[in-house]
Parts: sequence; structure tokens; C-alpha cells
Amino acid sequence: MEAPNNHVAPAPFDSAQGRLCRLSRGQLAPAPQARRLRDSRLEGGATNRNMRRILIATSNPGKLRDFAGAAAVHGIEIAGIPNFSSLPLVVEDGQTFEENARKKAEEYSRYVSGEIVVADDSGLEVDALNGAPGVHSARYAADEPYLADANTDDEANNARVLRKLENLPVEKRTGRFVCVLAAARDGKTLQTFRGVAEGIILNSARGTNGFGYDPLFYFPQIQKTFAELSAQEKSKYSHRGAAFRQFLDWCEKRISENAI
Ligand code: ITT
Repeated sequence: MEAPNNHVAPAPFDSAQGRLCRLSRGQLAPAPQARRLRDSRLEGGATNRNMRRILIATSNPGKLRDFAGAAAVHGIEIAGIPNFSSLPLVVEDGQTFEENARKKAEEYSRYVSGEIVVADDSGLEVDALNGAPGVHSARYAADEPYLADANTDDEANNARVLRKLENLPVEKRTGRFVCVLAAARDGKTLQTFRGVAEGIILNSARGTNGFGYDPLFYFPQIQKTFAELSAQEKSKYSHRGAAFRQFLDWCEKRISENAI
């Protein structure tokens, strides 16, 4: 899916100013303030001492909030790529979440030499719709989602799902959120990670948090929709939280092996 025209800069997280995340050992001498921050947050359960901030490539502020929620649990800060909104949009024309995630991470990592950049491609797969909206989740309300070159409104996307599932009994309203996260450096993918959350698509919206299809996505384990959770709570159960935890484990292992 192509990033929307009203490309939103991840301003609240874009406070890097020369102190952005570098996961590689010894590449970055952190500013004293950053070091203090890191040390204090390590007590909260950070996975290793080298990880400070992670650069996320996304135009979607909802995703950034999710990543921040997941990172906070581990005592890690995330940041947007500097001047992200002014970078050329990456055309998301892959057939799979993985293809698109790799493409985004690779292309955006070229703008921040030496940094590890994380991008995700994600979406909702509804069984009764043969896996749609799938990779076209961000523009499902378009007449022909696979041809659309801009994202459509969350509300319109949700309305289309509801229309398509009208009168379908609850036992047939199964689906899942999928997130494939790619980590890349200097134009090359280092690793990808996949997270899935299984749920039920409600017949009306519930909750005001989150973004996208969250108000329709009921998670039976906690009897709430994702839109009824804070970003930190959502990260415990969500596809993005699951993929992000795998990424953190991978980072920790690679750093302990001196591999990044
Ligand atoms: P970037 O490509 O810039 O990251 P995007 O919104 O275009 O932003 P995707 O192409 O990956 O991102 O599309 C993902 C869409 O899937 C998103 O716009 C939502 O409609 C839906 N989606 C993905 N994860 C979701 C989540 O956690 N909650 C609700 N909807 C989600």
C-alpha cells in the first residue's frame, strides 16, 4: 500500500537531533542525557545496554503510537526518521506483507546511513472475505484497492468491511491482524519478523483508541476490542507487539554475538 498523500511526519517521536538509535556497538557515543535516559530505563526491563532508540519508517501515527507502546515496556525509545515527511513515498506494490515491509525498510534506510531502520507492512485478514482486505487494508474503501495510489479513510475502510460481513453470524466472523516487520540497514534487509493476532470482526465499532480496524477487532482473550486498549496494553496482544518483541530478541542476540 502506498503511503498516503497527507504523509504525516512522526513529529512527537522525531526528537532525535543527532542522538537517534544506533544498535551497533561502539558506533555512537551517546549524549549524557541519552545515557541517563537509557540507564534509568534499563531498570524497567530493557533487553540490553546498547539499545537506546529505534528508527521507525512509517507515515502512520497510529503505528508509531503502537511501536512506542511496545518499546516502552522494554525501556526503549523509538524515533521517526528525520524529515520523513519530505522523503519520496515508497510504492507498496508487493503481493505479500513481507515484500512491502522489506521494500519500505530498505528504501528508507538509504536515507540514514549506518542506522537500522524498522518498517512494517500489516493488515487485517478476514476469513469470510478470503483473506481480504489483506495487503490492501490501508485502501480497502477504494473502488479497486489494488490499483489505488493513496490510502482511504479508516472509517470508510471499516464501513466496507461491515457491509461485506452484514448478517454474517459471529462464528463466521473470524480474522486476524498480521504484521511483518523488516529491519534494514543501508538498503539491505537484515531480518524480518511476523506477528499475528487472532480475533473476531464485530458488527459495530467499539472503543476510541487505536487506529484502522481496531474498533472492529475483538480480542476474545480479554473480551475487548483493540480500540478499547491503551497503546501499551495493545502491544501485549497485538500482531505489531509480537513482531516487535521478536525484533528485540533478535537485536539482543545479535549484539551479544557482536554481529551488529
Ligand atoms: P506506512 O506504510 O507508512 O507504515 P500505512 O498505514 O500505509 O503506513 P500499511 O501499508 O502497512 O501502513 O497498511 C496497514 C493498514 O492495515 C492500516 O492503514 C490499517 O488500516 C490496517 N492495520 C494494520 N495494523 C493495524 C492495527 O494494529 N490496528 C488497526 N488497523 C491496522
